[in-house]
Amino acid sequence: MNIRTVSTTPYPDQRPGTSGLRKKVKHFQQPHYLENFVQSLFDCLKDMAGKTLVLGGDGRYYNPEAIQIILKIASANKVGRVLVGHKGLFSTPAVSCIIRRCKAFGGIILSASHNPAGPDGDFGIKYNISNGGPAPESVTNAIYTQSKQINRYLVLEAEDIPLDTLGIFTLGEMRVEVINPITDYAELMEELFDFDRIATLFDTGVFHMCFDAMHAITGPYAKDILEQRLGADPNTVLNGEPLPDFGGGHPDPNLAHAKSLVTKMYRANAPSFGAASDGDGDRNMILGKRFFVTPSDSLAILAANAHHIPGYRLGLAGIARSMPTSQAADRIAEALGIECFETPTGWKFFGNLLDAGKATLCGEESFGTGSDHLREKDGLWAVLFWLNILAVRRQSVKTIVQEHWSHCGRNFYSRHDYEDLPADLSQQLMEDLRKQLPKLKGKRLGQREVTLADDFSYTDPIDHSITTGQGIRLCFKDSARIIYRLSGTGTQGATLRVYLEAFEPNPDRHNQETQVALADLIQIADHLAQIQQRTGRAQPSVIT
Ligand code: VG1
Ligand code: CO
Repeated sequence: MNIRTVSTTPYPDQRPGTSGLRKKVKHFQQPHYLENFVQSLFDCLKDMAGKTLVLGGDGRYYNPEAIQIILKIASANKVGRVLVGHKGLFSTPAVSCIIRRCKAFGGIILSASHNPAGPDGDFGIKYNISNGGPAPESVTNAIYTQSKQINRYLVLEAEDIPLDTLGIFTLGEMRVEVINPITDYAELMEELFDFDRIATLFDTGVFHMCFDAMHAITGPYAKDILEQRLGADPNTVLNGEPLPDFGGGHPDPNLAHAKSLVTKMYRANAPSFGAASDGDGDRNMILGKRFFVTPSDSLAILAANAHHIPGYRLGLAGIARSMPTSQAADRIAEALGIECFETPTGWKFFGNLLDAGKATLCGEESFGTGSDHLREKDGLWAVLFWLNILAVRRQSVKTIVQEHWSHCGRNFYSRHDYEDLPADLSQQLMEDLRKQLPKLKGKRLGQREVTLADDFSYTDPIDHSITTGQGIRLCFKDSARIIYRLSGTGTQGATLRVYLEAFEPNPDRHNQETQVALADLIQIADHLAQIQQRTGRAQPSVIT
């Protein structure tokens, strides 16, 4: 057995963002770039020797090569066993599921989620801890610190593992098991949801659904679960073949990017239910016949209907939402008499609440929903939750949402993204906003009165860690909000996200167009931050 010590020099830019380290593929392909990060990770995981690691990715370009590199570094660092997905594939929620089921020490996920792939696209790497969830900031900060002082990495000289073959292999003293990435995950879904009842819904012959896998990781999962186990039509899954460049698309499940699904769902003979997931399978978009459900509303509606679902019949401990996510969740939590937590953006902040049994459902406005069944957001889980509700209630998606609004009121909600801005310009914009904060409280902006203006910071209720600078928020007396944040997942320039929310209790006004209902807030947001003037952009790049 030949373990080589390779000397290296640090890269200064290996700080993980909202969800792992994300860079252009070409950036990752620089000499020793991936190796440095992986060795820094192992250097920080002192108790890893002899333990089990889960490894897989969303199938994007560079996934197979990266897996072979990581396996050899893992072996040289004395990892005991690695569970790798067949062909190197694993959705993010499936990795979380396997870590928990097999009591693994942790997992490495290769993904840049919804960012485009291919040789000129993005790549990413993320570490999940033994609860199955994204490493907390204490761990990611330690990896970053180590990456700035690394001077060598260890690697086993060996042949590649044949990832196309299921089975057990050895790599030095390490055992490598190439496993089916779907089975455990699908079994967990069968435990949570009433598959027989959903199958009966498909059997009626009048209910049809369409799922857009966007040529990313969820294709094989959706075919197995929806078409095979639940008996949906054989053509239910669109774009079901995972491709290294995601077919040239942008696998972000929203109205702007999931074009083939949206076209299908808005034509005259549209299916009853439509859904899509993202590159690594943790996001979801829910559509009814010519009807779009915002992710924030979806979270609230799942909570309101959880008693219909076997896995949640005993009730919810609480709900957690990221700060920019709409307050629709707070309203249903209040109605149910349970607590609602507000965390910074990114799933890593839900881990402690879930582990402590304080929250059962979690959600983000960015098309992410999940629960305590694992420690990641979970795209197909959300789709199955909706299917189970539809199978019980036998109403349309639109009716279910409108009824929800008539009980709880409607939180009109939209996010405006300005992508690829110069970094210094966007930082200055945020800095200037921050300076305005002290004078804003109590001020009237248009028709609305500001009751809170701050830069969001969070104290974790479990480990008391403090996270600051999580977005500038303006809350108004009538529950409306404007939030400004810079993205932590981009790989090119900076992305400014402006989140807009207005509450409307009156059902007669629930059918307004969202951008119309939010028009005055959009104007206030622009005026305050001088977005158009500073960026020279007349409109956002993407509106969701
Ligand atoms: C975005 C979303 C955030 C999400 C993160 C990772 O982060 O806003 O809600 O948790 O992506 O999701 P940011 O920093 O760009 O706003 V995924 O599906 O990329 O793992
Ligand atoms: Co994702």
